Amino acid sequence: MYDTFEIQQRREKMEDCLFCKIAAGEIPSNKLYEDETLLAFYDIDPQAPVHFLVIPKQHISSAAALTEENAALLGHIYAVIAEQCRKLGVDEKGYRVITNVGEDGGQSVKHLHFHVLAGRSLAWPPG
Ligand code: IU
Repeated sequence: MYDTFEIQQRREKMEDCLFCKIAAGEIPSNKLYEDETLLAFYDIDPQAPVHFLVIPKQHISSAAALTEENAALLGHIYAVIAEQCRKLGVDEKGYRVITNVGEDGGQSVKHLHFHVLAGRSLAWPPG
């Protein structure tokens, strides 16, 4: 017997997921925006003058675990990012949205999160 994808996701959530705890308010964060489905908070180790993370409250391990069922959630995440960037006044000069996936992608926290970086000219390609 092997776990279904859904059981595997729930099992991961039951383990120590830092971002699940932040999403639930069990660990404090410097919040920028919150609603029923997602949370945006400032990164503790900012890599640009503006650096915040957007996470779904639902545990999804990474972008590699997304399915068509998450389409509305993803649309909402990008709409919130655009709105927050407008509010922070970084929309005109631009910003970068990144999600790291897996070891080679540089993902250290195994809960889907979108980095939003702004406030300086960002180099390309990234390291
Ligand atoms: P990564 O793409 O998985 O490497 O990004 C994880 C980010 O989460 C990274 O930029 C950390 O600085 C950030 N972070 C945080 O904001 N708060 C925390 O308590 C921890 C990590 I642990």
